[in-house]
Amino acid sequence: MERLFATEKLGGRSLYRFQAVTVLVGICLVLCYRATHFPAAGSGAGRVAWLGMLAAELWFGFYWVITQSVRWRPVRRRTFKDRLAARYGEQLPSVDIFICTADPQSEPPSLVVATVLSLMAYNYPPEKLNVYLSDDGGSILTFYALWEASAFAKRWLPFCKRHNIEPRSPAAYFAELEEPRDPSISKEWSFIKGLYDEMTERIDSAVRSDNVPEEIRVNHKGFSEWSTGITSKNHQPIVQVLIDGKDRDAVDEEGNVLPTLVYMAREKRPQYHHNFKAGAMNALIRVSSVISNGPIILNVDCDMYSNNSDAIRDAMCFFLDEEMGHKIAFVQHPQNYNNMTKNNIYGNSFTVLSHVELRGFDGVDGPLYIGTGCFHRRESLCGRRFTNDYKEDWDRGINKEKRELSINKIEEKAKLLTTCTYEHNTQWGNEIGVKYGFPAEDVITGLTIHCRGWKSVCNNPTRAAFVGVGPTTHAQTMLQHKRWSEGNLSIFLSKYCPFIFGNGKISLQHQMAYSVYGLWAMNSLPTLYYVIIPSLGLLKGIRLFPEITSPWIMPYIYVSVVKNIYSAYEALLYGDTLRGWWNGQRMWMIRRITSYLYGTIDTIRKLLGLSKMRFEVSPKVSDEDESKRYEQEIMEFGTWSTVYVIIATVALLNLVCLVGWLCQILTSGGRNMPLNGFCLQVVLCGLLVIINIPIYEAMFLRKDRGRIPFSVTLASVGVVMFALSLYHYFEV
Ligand SMILES: *[C@@H]1O[C@H](CO)[C@@H](O)[C@H](O)[C@H]1NC(C)=O
Ligand SMILES: CC(=O)N[C@H]1CO[C@H](CO)[C@@H](O)[C@@H]1O
Repeated sequence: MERLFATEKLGGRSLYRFQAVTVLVGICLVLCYRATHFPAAGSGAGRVAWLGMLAAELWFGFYWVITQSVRWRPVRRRTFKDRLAARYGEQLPSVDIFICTADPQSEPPSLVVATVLSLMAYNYPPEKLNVYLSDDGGSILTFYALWEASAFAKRWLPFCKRHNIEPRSPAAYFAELEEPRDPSISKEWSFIKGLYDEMTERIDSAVRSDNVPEEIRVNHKGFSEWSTGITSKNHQPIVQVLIDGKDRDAVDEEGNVLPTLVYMAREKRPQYHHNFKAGAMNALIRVSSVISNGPIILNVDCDMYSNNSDAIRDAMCFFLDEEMGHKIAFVQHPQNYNNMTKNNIYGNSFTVLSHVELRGFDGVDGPLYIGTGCFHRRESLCGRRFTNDYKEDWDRGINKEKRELSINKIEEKAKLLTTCTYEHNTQWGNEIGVKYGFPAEDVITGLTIHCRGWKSVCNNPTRAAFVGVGPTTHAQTMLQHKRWSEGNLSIFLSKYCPFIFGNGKISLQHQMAYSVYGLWAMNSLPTLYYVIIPSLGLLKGIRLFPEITSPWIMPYIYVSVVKNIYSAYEALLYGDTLRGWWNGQRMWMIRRITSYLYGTIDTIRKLLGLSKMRFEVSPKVSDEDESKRYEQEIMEFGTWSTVYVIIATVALLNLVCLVGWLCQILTSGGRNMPLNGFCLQVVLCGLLVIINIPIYEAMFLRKDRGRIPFSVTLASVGVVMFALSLYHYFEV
């Protein structure tokens, strides 16, 4: 039988592997040099510094080997929706779509609603689609917005299908175009746009006034849940079915059935821990099991709209494939952002991550689960182990026509599944559903699913399936990476460490692939060492690299040149600019010496039972000035933060070292510091100065409000002076 999807190996692998082997030889030679050229007696500081270099290079070499796991065997998947249609027609499994939102202030309900509408408008039989919104804010504003959406959907869905438009998020669609591509529909287009704008305005004004108009509150029974003055942290369970697929009037203006639409806010009481998003996901799994019970669950973040209305059919090509489908637990899509600037000043576009690393991960038994844009098999998410004879019952979804209970009864039943105490003494959050107790609940859930024998695949269609809003400020970026690196490291250091927990359950390569992210944070200390110590060595004539006349210099040059050329090539291949790559390198260094450093320290403190450190980069409310700077690709600082002090100090220190070295050369004519011994150190220090140019600008030249505040500059000058005077008294 013809396959429903094809797997292609990415080309050029033999060249890549050859290159990797030569780099590995280079790394071994570097380590060999380090181990055999330990400085002879004399300088104590020099020997300590040498040992540190050895440790750092050992780490970088080890981490490089780990990262080969996601580059060795990348694959690309292609689906055949025509074959799916020929084989199954519209007889497709039902799908439950979960969207989680938590706070109407930071996640505006009008945007959430645009996402919901885009997901309702999939090109998929509507009676097989069920959309669930979990609102951890328990906010009447979000409920009101969803209620508005349920009415607007009756116009929007037929409009989408009639004209086959993309993307189907009204916000994204109307923002993209001034007028319709097909002028003959312009009247209808303006009408729908008018309706949409009015709806958005009603929702936004309700949010602004923090109040839902009285005449609407009395119109629908659902609003009565809020009649007793509940708060986001203390309220009863709420489940409201806004569109019921069985209902006679749950049809759009053309008489077609609408997807089921459900609002859920699980019970919250101050004395019970709610387990954040993982808790919400598990409540959604249970609530949906009594309303629709679709065998496939799609999970998206509330700001990630569907950009490709065929995405569900794509996913079904994997699950329904006769040969491999029964092994697949989930289909992960990469994250795409729609508001990245051309040169990607904060390195957030993840081109390499989604085009190279996820595909490489896919080549070794399947990518990790990243918490959004992921289709799950309900059974594997609920703890089933893979067995070869397992056969999915694709018709297990609840047939709404044959349902016996009234919708009110079902709502009551569902509410009981979302109480604070429901999970007590059960396996929820452990063996069943999304796992609790880890900041990266998605990654660990995916890992346990893989360890139960399942595979996963990565689908990266030409037209992105899901598109969201990426961080647009430095502070947001730093915070996001702190969270990610810390979350992954705490898994690595727990009993779920891929090398221990995965041992015997998943392949060694798969364990390594998980560790690429698990060990992100640990890169911080070696990097910090490498950007400080060799430069300081310049000042005192401590030589840390081979002399230029020594053959040992070759592996150093080879490894660094080849690695960087290859990483630039990877970035350019998938659409980054050269500038974008360079910016990415800067952010890579900055993230390692700040976000990852804090991530490492916090994880270790947590293991020791100490409290967390404050990672204070307050993301300011974006203002117009700031957005303008983002569009002009100027880095944003603006507030006091120790994180910025670290960045400024490292930049300044390297500048001082380079200048200090130059002065010595000029005054002594290079007598006590022969150039040929310090060539690599000077190049390293010089590169660090060049890559930090935007930091110097932000410290000394810029006048706008996004510059590095004077207090930060002052503090970093203080730290550098203190460090240098200490250093001066060192016996070298
Ligand atoms: C979303 O889809 C459109 C086509 O409708 C495509 O041009 C665009 O590149 C996609 N967006 C992203 C961020 O990939
Ligand atoms: C450059 C750019 O497109 N920025 C946009 C990113 O997304 C936010 C939220 O949608 C917009 O406000 C920005 O203008």
